[in-house]
Amino acid sequence: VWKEAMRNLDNDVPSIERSVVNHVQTSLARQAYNLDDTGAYQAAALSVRDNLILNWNETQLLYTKKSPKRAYYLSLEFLMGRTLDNALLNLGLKDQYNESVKHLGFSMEDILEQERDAALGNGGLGRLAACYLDSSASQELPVWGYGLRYQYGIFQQLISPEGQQLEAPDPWLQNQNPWELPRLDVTYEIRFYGNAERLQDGSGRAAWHGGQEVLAVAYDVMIPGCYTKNTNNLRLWESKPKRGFDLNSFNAGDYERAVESSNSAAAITSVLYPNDHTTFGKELRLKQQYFWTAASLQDILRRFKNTGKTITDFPDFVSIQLNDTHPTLAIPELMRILIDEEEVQWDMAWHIVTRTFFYTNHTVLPEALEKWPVPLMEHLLPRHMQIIYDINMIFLQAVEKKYPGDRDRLGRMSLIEEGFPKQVRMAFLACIGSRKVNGVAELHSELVRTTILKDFVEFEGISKFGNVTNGITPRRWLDQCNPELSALISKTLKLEKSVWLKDLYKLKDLLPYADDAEFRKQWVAVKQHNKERLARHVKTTLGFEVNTNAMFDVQIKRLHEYKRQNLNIFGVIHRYLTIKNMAPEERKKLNPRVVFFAGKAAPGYWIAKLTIRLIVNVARVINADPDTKDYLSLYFLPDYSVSLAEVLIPASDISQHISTAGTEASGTSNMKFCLNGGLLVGTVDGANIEIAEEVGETNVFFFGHLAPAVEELRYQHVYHPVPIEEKCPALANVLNQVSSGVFGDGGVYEPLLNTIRQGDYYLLSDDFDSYIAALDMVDKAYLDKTEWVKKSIRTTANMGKFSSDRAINEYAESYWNLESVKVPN
Ligand code: 26M
Repeated sequence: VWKEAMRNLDNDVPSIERSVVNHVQTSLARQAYNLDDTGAYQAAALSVRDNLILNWNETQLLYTKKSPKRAYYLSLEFLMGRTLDNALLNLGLKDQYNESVKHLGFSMEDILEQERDAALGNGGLGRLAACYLDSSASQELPVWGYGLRYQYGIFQQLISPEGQQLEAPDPWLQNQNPWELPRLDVTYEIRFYGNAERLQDGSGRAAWHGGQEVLAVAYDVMIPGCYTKNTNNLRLWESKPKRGFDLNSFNAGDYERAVESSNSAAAITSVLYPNDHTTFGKELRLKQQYFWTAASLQDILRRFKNTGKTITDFPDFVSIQLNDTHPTLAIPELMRILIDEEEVQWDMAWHIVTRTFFYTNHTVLPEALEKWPVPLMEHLLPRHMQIIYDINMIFLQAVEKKYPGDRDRLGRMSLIEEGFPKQVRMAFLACIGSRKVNGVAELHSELVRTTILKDFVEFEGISKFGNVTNGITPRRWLDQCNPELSALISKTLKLEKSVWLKDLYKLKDLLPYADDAEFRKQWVAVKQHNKERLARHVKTTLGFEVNTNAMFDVQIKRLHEYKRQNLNIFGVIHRYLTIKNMAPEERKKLNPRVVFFAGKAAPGYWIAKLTIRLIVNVARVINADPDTKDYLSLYFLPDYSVSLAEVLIPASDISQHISTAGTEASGTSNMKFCLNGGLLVGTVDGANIEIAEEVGETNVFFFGHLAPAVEELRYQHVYHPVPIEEKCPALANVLNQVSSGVFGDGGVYEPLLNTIRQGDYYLLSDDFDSYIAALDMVDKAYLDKTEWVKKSIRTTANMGKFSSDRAINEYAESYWNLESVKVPN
């Protein structure tokens, strides 16, 4: 009876319609005849979810049965965006569902728009984690993600009429979330504070007791692979009080006190920290980190133990990838469990730990390297602080042995930075506790080896320090966001997308079509269609009428001085002033250009917010100037998100990736633009370099100083400053115009302008002239439309390397030693 009943769902159109209607009537308890788009979305999502659940079950059952080696991706951020369209694509059910909802009187496009983004991340690091989950499942690799189920994702960004960024909460769970399965029975206890006492029995063990105990509850998010039954898991933890509230206080009438501890437990997973490079030292953030790593490790260990294997085999069956230093506490936590609870000896425990973990570094900016005050650690995690001291002592003894008497070196390499207070250097702990350390693009990995971890490379040998260049999933970042281009590619290559979406090097076969005029015409038509889609979006959300005959020039990313949105806006002002000074006939020869910005600033990052303000006010002036508005316009699109990126990226002619050389570890949106046939304006930095290697330097617009020059230039700025009027008159002129109030109260911008006049740490004055020259090259190149389209086609055709499938396979093969486990169809 069971066997007969346990079958796959029927996914013909009539069955899908029945399933959707059934969910309307039962799961939603609504009437089918007055259903709105939101209801239709929810019912369709629940119907699709049924498929995911069956595949998820089958996959997990098979993994349990085969007990293969598994890998776990620990990330505090998963920037997933929307799920419905991705699930439909990966399940191969897009056409069937399109037809079904149409038949039921709805449009799929409208239904998809009903879904809120799952925005549990800040930017590149979180979106990378999401792409890697998609690729792991698609490559049929037994990989789980572990993260936190924040009640509030990245804040919603509003822009005031003055151009000020305002933040509003993102209550993304307000409507029920069909993509998660609460596992209220999967819970673990997590301790904070209290006391740690070393046992006096020579075992090296300690007892940690007292303090606060909270519960971690699992929520599972299904991650379908593309055109495979394999469906992996993303497990997100929610905190809740171990016991409800304190009945004694409650009965005594002290209600506030009664709920106090329960509130503080729930607070742990309440909100994502909205910083993308700085601000450490906040106790709640450290609590999040420990809560999450401790719950994940308990879960991983329980699963491992269920296989019946012995603990010394742990690294042969478990690899754990640390996404930046945020989960570094997993290292002392696994030591604690092995020593205090499993009664493993120190040396064996360290051996197990250092074969289990792998650490990915995502930045070399000194202010972004995570450090935690020792007093805070001691207070919150007393046993872990002991273990870190022990790790450090043993480590420094080994360093001393190799470099006798080199006290400087010991100071440089110590896990504990001297100062008031002393601080724990998380990157060093992650490094010595891991089997491999990698950066995220070739240049970045080289900088990791030669700057922040130089001493460690010398001490441990270079073979531990590698590179895995980032990638992006072509499912979301080509097929879903640009269906017309995807269809054109399939038609031209005479290949089903199920083939080339999983083997992106196949795009190479587009190369000959660059010389095919008919193909070029279709390529241009797709780009035009995408520009019009973006224009409609801008019209409905902002009310502006965008000129779709213009070149679309896009910079979308977190606001940060190192990313140099300032350079872009100063470039726009320069262009505006230039056009303003032209004779009307001269102007008519210009390519009209529309410049788009989008991105959030960390709420406490004052200079970044001032940049937004400048952009908004420059836009107000430029867009209203009758002399120039036909040739140059500028928009700051509020509330940048994954979904907004999906509209912007396919519409771009050029995009800007203009960080000071050596500062952007990789960048991943650069890959997304190029995959969609947009050309890149950028510095010789991060993955820009590898993109240029693949697509050819003639197809990118590089400018600016190179990474090795940066240190010397900064030195010059400090010790031999040249007035900006002398060094870069064009930039000086722009700054003066801003100062003088052409774009509203000039005084407001002085602090921003002063970052360039004084110190100019990110070298705008060194790169401005070559930046303007690069943009002039872009204009020249755009005049030859045929040549431009060829560049666009060749760019897309050469982007195969940047599939996250390639990246995740590198992790699986070179680091995790992981094999795929295919769920039979
Ligand atoms: C720090 C302190 C408190 C709260 C949050 C943070 C924090 C959050 C995110 C720090 C760093 C965070 O991410 C850094 C990041 O996104 N790095 C980017 O990673 C991408 C993927 O590898 C790269 O492509 C980008 O170049 C890199 O900037």
